[in-house]
Amino acid sequence: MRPKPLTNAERQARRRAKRNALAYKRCWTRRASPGTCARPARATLSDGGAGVMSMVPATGIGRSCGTSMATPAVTGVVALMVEKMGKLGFDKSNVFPSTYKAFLIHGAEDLGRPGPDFEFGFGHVRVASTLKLMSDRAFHQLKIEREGDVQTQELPIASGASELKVTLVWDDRPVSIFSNEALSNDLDLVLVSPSGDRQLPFLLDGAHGRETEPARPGVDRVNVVEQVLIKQPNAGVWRVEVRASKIGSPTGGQTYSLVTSVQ
Ligand SMILES: [Ca+2]
Ligand SMILES: [Ca+2]
Repeated sequence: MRPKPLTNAERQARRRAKRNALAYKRCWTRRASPGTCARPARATLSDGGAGVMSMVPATGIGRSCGTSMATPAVTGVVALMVEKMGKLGFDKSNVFPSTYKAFLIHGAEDLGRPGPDFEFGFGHVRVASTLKLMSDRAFHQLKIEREGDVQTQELPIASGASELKVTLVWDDRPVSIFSNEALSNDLDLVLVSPSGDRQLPFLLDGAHGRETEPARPGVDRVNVVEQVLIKQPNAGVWRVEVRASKIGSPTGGQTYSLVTSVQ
């Protein structure tokens, strides 16, 4: 039986849907956070060509721009990441939340001052580079059992590499509301060069008046994300060390995720 011919209204609706799909493909692959998108260049929110589409109050689905819209944008990216994990053959139920977070941070495009900063965080989420890291299977999910334990991974680096980056993330338990400490479990990331130099992660100074200082290497006691970035790393075998500097009560160890990349 021949399909029923489309009405003019249906044809127009299909053209609009196709145009929107193409616009959103460009949006997702180039920029996902903060919650806006200005592509195509002449598109505006009023003509429906810009912004992030999401569930919204009253009308159900709509588009908007603003920092709040980073939430649905990044949520959409994570949905793609979950789908990607399945396509790569991983059991999605065994992927730690910290793994998705580590991929997002590691794949982000740095903005502003080098490394994390108080204006841009770790930068723009980038879908393409994040999914590429996943395709490269450039991650580990591990567990460290006892305070004081150190786990190491070896990372061979060929000569001519321009950048080595390692990101550590863990899903910490909430601390007691009476605690004056930021973390229940504190892990520390260190990269050890082939000659034995120890490279510490980015550390920001949140003291009043020092918020705009660039991140410097240091020991982090307040965050569940640590990242080491080495420009022009020496060739040879680098060592990635993760130390459990604190495993609070109740004990039981701490799972964590590591994402690594070499360019
Ligand atoms: Ca930055
Ligand atoms: Ca730490």
